[in-house]
Amino acid sequence: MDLSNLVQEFDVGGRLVTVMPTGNGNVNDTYLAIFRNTFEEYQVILQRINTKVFPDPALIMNNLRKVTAHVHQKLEKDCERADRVWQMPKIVKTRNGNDFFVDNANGFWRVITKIPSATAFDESQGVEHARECGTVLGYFHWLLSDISHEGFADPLPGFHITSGYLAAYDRVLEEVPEAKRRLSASMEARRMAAFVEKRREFATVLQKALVCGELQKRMMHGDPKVNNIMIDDFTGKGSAMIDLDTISPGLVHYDFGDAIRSICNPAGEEETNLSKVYLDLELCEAFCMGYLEQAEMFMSSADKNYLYDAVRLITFELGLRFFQDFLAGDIYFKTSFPEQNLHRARVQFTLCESIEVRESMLQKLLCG
Ligand code: GN1
Ligand code: MG
Repeated sequence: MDLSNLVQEFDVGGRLVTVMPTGNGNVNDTYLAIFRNTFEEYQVILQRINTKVFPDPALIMNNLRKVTAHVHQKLEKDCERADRVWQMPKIVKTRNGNDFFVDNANGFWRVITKIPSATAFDESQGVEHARECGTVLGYFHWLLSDISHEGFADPLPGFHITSGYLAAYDRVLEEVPEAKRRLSASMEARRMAAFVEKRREFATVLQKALVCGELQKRMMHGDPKVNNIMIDDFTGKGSAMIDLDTISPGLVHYDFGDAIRSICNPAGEEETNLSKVYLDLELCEAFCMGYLEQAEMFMSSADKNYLYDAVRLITFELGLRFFQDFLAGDIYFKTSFPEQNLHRARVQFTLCESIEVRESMLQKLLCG
């Protein structure tokens, strides 16, 4: 089924003008579709959910329906107090009234509204941008802070359980002969394996804090990297979080760490010159200022004690996920050239080292 027929299964007004790829997601396929009538234009986002990653996409749509209903209501109530117009995408139903459409090849498609006049950048644009990103994530957490996580299914169980990724990494090296070959063929890869070994124990730090009750589960975004934060084209203010498939019960720390590792590395995730990869403390300070201003409303001092660990851990975890996927043969993350996942892993491990070197400065920034 071609894309133009597919998108017309959804209940958008007007006639289809175009449908084209958009965004740089590593997992789902994303398209922008434009419809027009004689006096208006509608722009929507069409996505095919990657069912290798999300085995039960209906569950994502259930979560999304509940979260968007809650957030839209809360945004309405809070709009007088707000210093900007906050937005949250809305699900566009199919002509039959469903939240998604399954094509004849079992492809799982959904359409959501596009956040208008806003841009998602792939790399940090400087301190002002970093601060806005912090404000957006903090506000997003506040929006979700009064929904009980109990009623939500987890679309990706174990998504940020780092020890699970270590186990998967061990399994791949044990069971996939090609993985062993890839590891022994590259000195770089062997160095990275040694990097992983030194951090095995650290990998459980947040899990332990959760089990002993120091940290509590809350609703989280799951993937708040820099290009999932929309910045208004006219005001320069953050206006929305997008890519809502990973919203689930978890620790807001995962989000905090993920956002910092993404926003405060000025070189971005795909840099090949490692000397450009580092954690920029100025960007980090700006992000934290924006975030903590919002998070004061729900964050405890025990929460703050784990923010540094979260930044280090999520950076390590993503490096490990890329590395494991390279060894496994690029099964999970989309790639456009050989060894791209190895490169991506090098970037995250370099960033992780840079975070470790800055521990005392970061602790001061995060805990005061
Ligand atoms: C994936 O699809 P995308 O690009 O939004 C991944 C995140 C990673 C990110 C790294 C479901 O997100 O966890 O941080 O790549 N999402 C999933 O770029 O695995
Ligand atoms: Mg995503």
